[in-house]
Amino acid sequence: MTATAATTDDLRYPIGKFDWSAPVSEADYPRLIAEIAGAPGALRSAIAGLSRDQLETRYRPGGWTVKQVVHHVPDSHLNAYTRFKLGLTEDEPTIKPYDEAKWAELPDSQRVPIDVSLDLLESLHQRWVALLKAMDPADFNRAIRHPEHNRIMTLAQLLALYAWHSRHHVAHIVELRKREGW
Ligand code: NI
Repeated sequence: MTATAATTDDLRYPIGKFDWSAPVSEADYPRLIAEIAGAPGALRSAIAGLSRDQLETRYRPGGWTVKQVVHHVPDSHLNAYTRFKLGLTEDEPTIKPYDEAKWAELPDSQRVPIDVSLDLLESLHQRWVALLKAMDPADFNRAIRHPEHNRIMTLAQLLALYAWHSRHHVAHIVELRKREGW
């Protein structure tokens, strides 16, 4: 093993893990919203020109295939959008976690062409971004409760989390293509 060999964490977290301790301020909102707005296009560009076999390649040993990564992003962001809407309309609602690994194994993630998920993501982000842009700064201080560890998360933190999440999965595909020379 050389000093430059990629570790599992490098492959799994190509842009690093999300930093929950990093403060998110009002000045960050426009950039973070722009990242979410750009995510469907970034994901579409990341998979452009890949063959069927390449789409079935795991982005890391033991990880998801490129196809599963693409289907996972709308799985996750449908939940994210719902969490924002719950947070905006209820007082610190407890949100429902989901088993992302099991969702990625369900038949739709195996059988549906990825274009369907890319279109879904595009439509979803149009509504989500419209909602985010209409939010007052005070709305971003509203919070949801995650039942795991009974953790309170502000909508500002969720905004930062899902901007990171978008870049995180695009990087899985971009880094795989770099390593494979695709
Ligand atoms: Ni994810």
